[in-house]
Amino acid sequence: MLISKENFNKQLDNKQVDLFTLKNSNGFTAQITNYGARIVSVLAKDSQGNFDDVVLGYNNIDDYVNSEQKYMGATVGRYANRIGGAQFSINNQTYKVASNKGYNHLHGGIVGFNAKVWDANQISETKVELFYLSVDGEEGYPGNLTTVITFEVSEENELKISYSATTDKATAINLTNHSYFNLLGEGKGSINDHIMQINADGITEVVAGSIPTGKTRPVANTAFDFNEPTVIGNRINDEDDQLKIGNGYDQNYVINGTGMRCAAIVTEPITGRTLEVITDEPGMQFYGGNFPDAKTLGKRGDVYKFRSAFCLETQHFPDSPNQPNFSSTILDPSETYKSTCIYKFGIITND
Ligand code: G6D
Repeated sequence: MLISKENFNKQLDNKQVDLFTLKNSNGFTAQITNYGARIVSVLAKDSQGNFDDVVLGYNNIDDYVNSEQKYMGATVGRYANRIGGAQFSINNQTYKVASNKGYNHLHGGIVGFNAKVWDANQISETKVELFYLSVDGEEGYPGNLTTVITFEVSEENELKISYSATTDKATAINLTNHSYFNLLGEGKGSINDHIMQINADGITEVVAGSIPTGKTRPVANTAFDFNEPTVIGNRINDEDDQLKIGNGYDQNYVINGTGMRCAAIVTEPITGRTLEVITDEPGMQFYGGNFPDAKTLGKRGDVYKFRSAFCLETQHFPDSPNQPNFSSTILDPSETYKSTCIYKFGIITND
């Protein structure tokens, strides 16, 4: 299941693409490529001690470059999720960014952080650091933005992603990781029997195009309430305008609490695998993989079908630069952007 570095040995944009393997002492392994600062694979144990790869993706660089699924495992930025009307203003200066999702801006534009070759330095067997300078005006964003991301595996089977960024001019930033998980194993079927728990009493209500209204909609007594562990597919066909807009689950949750705290826990009953998401971000997008059956075959030659993966993208809220009552995503030259997401893998215990 380990993917060979050779499959990623390519020059893109005059930069060397590479694949880095991070492994702890009990075999938990993550592979990271500097193309899009992406998670390529995560080998996690099931309750019988069998490892399997639980993230969708490809076993070579060309498939990542050519796939219609552009965000598999990728770092998304400068601004993850949507910016309504593909523009925002800072200090009375309006910035136009790409309308690459209808009239709106999605995931950093035409050539976002997912499609950039990052500089990289593997620090140890368990840690790699990636760097990218997004120059002033790239994809319409102001400021020379220097971003550093570390991916690190711990002895507790955590994959910790730490983001840091600085700018020389006020700009909008909202970074996330867009891994598509399947705790059965990538390519092994629907995620609708996974059990989801999300620590949130509300979602940011959206209109068509998934642009926030600025209101938080309580999840109580709706298909979005995952405060108690609930099978993902149980209510997915409920009558709900937010489900219709997302063609399933594709909403930003307003995570309860502040600071580093548990945002979600996913359990897969057949394998016994669990995934806990811990973050300091105010929001998390739960995307239930509502994509059409994929054309580009996965790592093991499988067709990645509709709802065969889930994404839990920690983030600030979508369209925050245009939503005065959302917490700010404007980074000033005097500040350092910081964000952390921990994907912690485990197995169901009977305690
Ligand atoms: C769709 O609405 C969803 C996004 O949330 C997701 O990130 C993208 O597909 C890959 O546009």
